[in-house]
Amino acid sequence: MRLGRRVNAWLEEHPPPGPFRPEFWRSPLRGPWLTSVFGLVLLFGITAVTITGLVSYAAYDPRLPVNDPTPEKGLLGFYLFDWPTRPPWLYRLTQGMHVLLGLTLVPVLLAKLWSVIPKLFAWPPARSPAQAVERASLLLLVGGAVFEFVTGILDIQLFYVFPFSFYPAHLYGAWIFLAAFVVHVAFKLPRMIRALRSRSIRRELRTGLAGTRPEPPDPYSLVAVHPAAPTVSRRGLFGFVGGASLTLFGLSAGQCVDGPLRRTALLAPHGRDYGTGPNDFQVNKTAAAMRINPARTGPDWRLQLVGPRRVRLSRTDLLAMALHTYSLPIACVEGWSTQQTWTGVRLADLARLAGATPGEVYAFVESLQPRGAFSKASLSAREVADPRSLLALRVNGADLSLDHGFPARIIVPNAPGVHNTKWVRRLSFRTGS
Ligand SMILES: Nc1nc2c(c(=O)[nH]1)N[C@H]1C(S)=C(S)[C@@H](COP(=O)(O)O)O[C@H]1N2
Ligand SMILES: [Mo]
Repeated sequence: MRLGRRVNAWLEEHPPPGPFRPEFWRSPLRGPWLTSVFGLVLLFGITAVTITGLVSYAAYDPRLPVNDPTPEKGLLGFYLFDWPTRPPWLYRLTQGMHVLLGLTLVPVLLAKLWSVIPKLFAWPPARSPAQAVERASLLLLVGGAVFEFVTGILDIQLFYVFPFSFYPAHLYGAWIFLAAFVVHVAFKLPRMIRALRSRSIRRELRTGLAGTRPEPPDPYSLVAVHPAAPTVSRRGLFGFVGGASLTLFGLSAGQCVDGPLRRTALLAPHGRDYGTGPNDFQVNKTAAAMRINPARTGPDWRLQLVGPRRVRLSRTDLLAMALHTYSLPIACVEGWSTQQTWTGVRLADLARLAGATPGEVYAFVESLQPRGAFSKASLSAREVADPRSLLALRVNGADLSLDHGFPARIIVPNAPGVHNTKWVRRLSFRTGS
């Protein structure tokens, strides 16, 4: 113990140069109040992103086969529930929020990290074992936050550069981050509230550069010991961060709505138009990219139904069955969504045709796509039984285009887009899960 204290005393007297010395940090804006303002925004914002993220995991129906590739997921699914099929727009809303809010919070997260960066270089590295543990937990907090934001953004940009699979990594990362976040909030909340009370945000928003003064010296060493003269007011900083957030929001939000506003989503990789006429709406993966052989989608295509009975149906057979039309959204896990009018055969009718009882069976869906994460999916018993769940053959009054899943695709109300399998080849109705 005593040796440790002497080592620390020696370390304290011999800080490495540069950022390890408190005089290095000179911004007059840093301080507990400023950090707490960003912290407050993140407290609410990140909580909403986390909840919608966990909701998205439930929407995947990860307990059914193939829907969840996460190894050793056991405990993380403790809260899973049977995802509803109504209201049909719920997933569109929660997942749009997850992605949009995540993007909007990026500048706030960066500002918050900037405001506390002197702490990263705190010297000596740890005054006590307790402080060593606290600093290690911050590694999980900051590392976790950066990891979740970076993997999320790379994924929605369809830029899969990381050497691991997005889905389990983002899920595990979320739980590690969440644990560190809860501990962090529990420890810092009283300090944050105290700091927020130390200044009025209204007054700060009325204060220009000339009136900008550093916060009083603090025990947490956020306030600069030798502050430089301000070059921007706190109001200016909030304007910059808020403006950046609004810009990200404004250039992305359009991907969640239909109509002319969609063209304003300049940052969305799916913002472009695809297809023509009634099929002119977003294509997530084209038939060519997914190596769909057009020859296999021609007149020889047959839908295979597997249940107590096996049935093979041509597209003409399907078109001769009872057809139903519903206006339902596609809500992609990557945040974009669009509502279209689909016509097709009820999955429940197909289950009956295969000798199964809707409500008692889930469906295992396979596509013509040779391989890949989206080539198969499972739909829950509730989804199969919902009268609006379709094997769609037409959209907006026209035949499906090849890119939208011709000859037939799944459309299920309130399901994540990825479960709306295109180019369906076989539907197996099975009991259990
Ligand atoms: N076979 C197959 N089905 C698929 C996909 C795919 O890559 N292959 N993409 C899924 C995803 S992620 C979404 S969001 C929707 C998008 O449908 P769209 O391309 O018709 O807009 O299709 C789903 N169905
Ligand atoms: Mo998707």
